[in-house]
Amino acid sequence: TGEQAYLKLCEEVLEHGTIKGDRTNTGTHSLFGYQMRFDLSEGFPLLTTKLVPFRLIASELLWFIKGDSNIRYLLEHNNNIWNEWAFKKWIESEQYDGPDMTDFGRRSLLDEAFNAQYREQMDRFKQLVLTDDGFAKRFGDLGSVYGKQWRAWQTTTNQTIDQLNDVIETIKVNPDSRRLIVSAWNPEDVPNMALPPCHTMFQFYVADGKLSCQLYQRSGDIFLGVPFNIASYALLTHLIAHECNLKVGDFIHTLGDAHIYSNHKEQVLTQLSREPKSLPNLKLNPEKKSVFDFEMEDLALEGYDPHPSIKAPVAV
Ligand code: DHF
Ligand code: TMP
Repeated sequence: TGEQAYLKLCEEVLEHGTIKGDRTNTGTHSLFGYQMRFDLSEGFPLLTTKLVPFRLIASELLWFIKGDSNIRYLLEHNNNIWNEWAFKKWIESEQYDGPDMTDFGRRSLLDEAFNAQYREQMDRFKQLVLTDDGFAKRFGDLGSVYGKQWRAWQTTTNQTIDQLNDVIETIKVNPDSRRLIVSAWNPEDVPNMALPPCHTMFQFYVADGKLSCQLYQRSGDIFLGVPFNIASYALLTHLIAHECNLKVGDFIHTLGDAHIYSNHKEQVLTQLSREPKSLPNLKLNPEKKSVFDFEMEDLALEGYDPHPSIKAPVAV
């Protein structure tokens, strides 16, 4: 199954990856250029060798699909995966009045007293984003990240392009098109982003009544980010196939810098010692048709029985 392909990537990087420094000063084992293929008809590719929280993947994807880039929506869905990058903008701003939070990601791992302070500030930040509209507008927004580029790409003539809707409409009328592309990489906006998009662009392909999707991901955190990314694009492919009356084909995941952070190595070894189980199946509410109408309660996963979760710190 596709899970084998993921486990092979882990082995490959641990065995042959180059030890490489990185922006977060964590250190990685890395290789450049790797491809995995997941046949979506075999089951939904959510890893079973550790628990991967599907509801976080689903709420993040629905957030992208809405064109939202403010973490308030994620917080309302109890999803904390983007907090650090919004928080960083706040603590670096004039408006921040708490204790110094420079390099909070690394310091919170090393220093228990600092970690307590960090958690206090993070809780305060979350409350403000949830309850104060002005604050949320200013600091909850991650900038022109995925949702914005997918749904409202800004043109030089001051219009916006809805790339996601356009690609869906094109799949319906011209499924043979070789131009079924959505790009999140907008060079003009990259400096204004909390984190320049990791999943840079994706392309759809229709043959034999099946919809396939290939993602080019410029940078992949193999232990934390990549399992989310696989499931997220698999879910997107299911949603679009559902709207376009197609079956699902393959998800092809192409990685640029594929890396395992040095503080995830033990976790990866634990995961590699486990036996994959059978994949779950995705159930979509048949009453809903448009990709844009789906809500959390319209998505369900059946038969997911993974090995226990494995915790690891995220490099900020
Ligand atoms: N930075 C880095 N260094 N790696 C990433 O994977 C990453 N991903 C981002 C933003 N910045 C990033 C957005 N996606 C987690 C998963 C995906 C994600 C961010 C964080 C994560 O921490 N997953 C945990 C569970 C977290 C939870 O339960 O709240 C996991 O164990 O999978
Ligand atoms: P970078 O911008 O320096 O490449 O750092 C981004 C880090 O986040 C890198 O480790 C890749 C990881 N990442 C993913 O793997 N998947 C994601 O969806 C996101 C947003 C980030």
